[in-house]
Amino acid sequence: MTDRDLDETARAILRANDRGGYTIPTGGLYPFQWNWDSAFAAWGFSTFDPGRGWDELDTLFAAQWVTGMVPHIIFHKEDAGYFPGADVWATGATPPSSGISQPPVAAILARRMHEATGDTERLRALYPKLLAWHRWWRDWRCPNGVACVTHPWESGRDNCPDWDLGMARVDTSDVGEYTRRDTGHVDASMRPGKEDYDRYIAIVQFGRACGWDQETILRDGPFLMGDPAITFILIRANRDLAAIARVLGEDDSSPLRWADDLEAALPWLWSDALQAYVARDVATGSFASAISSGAALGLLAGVENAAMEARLARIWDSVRYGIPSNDPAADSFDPRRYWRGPTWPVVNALIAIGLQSAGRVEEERRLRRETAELIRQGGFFEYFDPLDGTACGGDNFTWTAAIWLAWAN
Ligand code: 2M8
Repeated sequence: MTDRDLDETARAILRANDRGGYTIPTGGLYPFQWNWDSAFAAWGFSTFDPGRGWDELDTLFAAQWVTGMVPHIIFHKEDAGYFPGADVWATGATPPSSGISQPPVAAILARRMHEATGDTERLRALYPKLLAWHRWWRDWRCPNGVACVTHPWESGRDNCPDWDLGMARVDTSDVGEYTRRDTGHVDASMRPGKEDYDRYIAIVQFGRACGWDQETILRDGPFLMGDPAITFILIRANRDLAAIARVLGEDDSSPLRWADDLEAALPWLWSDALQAYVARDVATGSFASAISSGAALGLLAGVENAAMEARLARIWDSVRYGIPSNDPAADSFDPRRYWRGPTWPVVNALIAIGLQSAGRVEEERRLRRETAELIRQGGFFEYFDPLDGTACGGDNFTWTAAIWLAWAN
């Protein structure tokens, strides 16, 4: 297949996963609208159908809560093929949605879409919603300065080693019986384990029991960890939102201040032992024991740190393809198990945005070449083994197709 054939296939995947104003990540495994998947889908659509790209973001933000939170899943239509569905979350939201958020990449990608396509009016309509979402992160997810997550699913990097410590403290004795659906769609050895799922569900049950009251969740919830990835994403997203505000002639200095405050709080995530920014448990102060791709997203935020750069260079050089989601030198590294080792084209694309901004042309080219090679060899899969390039997870995946169109090709 030539690259032009792959362009065609990628566009066909986006169209096939389109459910009318929103896309699903892939048929079967993920039958609803996911937050950051949609932002990437919008970026992909913008390369050949800009109006449809903006529509994707509009549909996502139409599900925004009055609090400003943009949920991580929007259950537009019922589908028994995924667990946990809207009935388990029981948030009472319209449209039905989950009760947690996901990495706030929308402003970063909306800015790029606008630069490529114009359409200032579409951006203007989105701006107050982006601002409200970023304010929500500031008010409800930065209890000690950095961005924290109340559920591993909120991080988007579900079972990565960052969350092991916090997850170990989640009590699962009252979870009860439930049936997973994910392992009926893809190889169970590539998915999180049963113990992980019990804990995921226990955290959801806590949110549901307190009516998704954020004060209660932050104060008494079973899981709260500082997330380097979301902190870095939010620094960049706030700076991009400030740039959007300038384009629109809006006068609000809040996003720049929020970005500076996040950056000032970064030392809290610095592990002397690992010489990197890593996840940290708010309750115990313990640091995660491995360097994940969360650390590499420091490049997206433009954070400079020589010690960390040395670690990242070693990690990247120890694999053949892309930035791995976990350090291959760590005991927890597993090259095909979801966020515990594989490389993810979407994360590579975010890192590349940072490399581009910093003028690091050679590294950006290398990351793009390695990511493109994975897709050329393996197709539009969800993620890949960083050692031998084996394609993993779901096929015909929206965000991999989008990344191909918007960046990797
Ligand atoms: C994965 O997460 C969902 C839960 O949100 C799952 O495993 O069921 C993650 O890779 C997440 O980052 C992604 O947004 C979602 C849909 O692609 O799948």
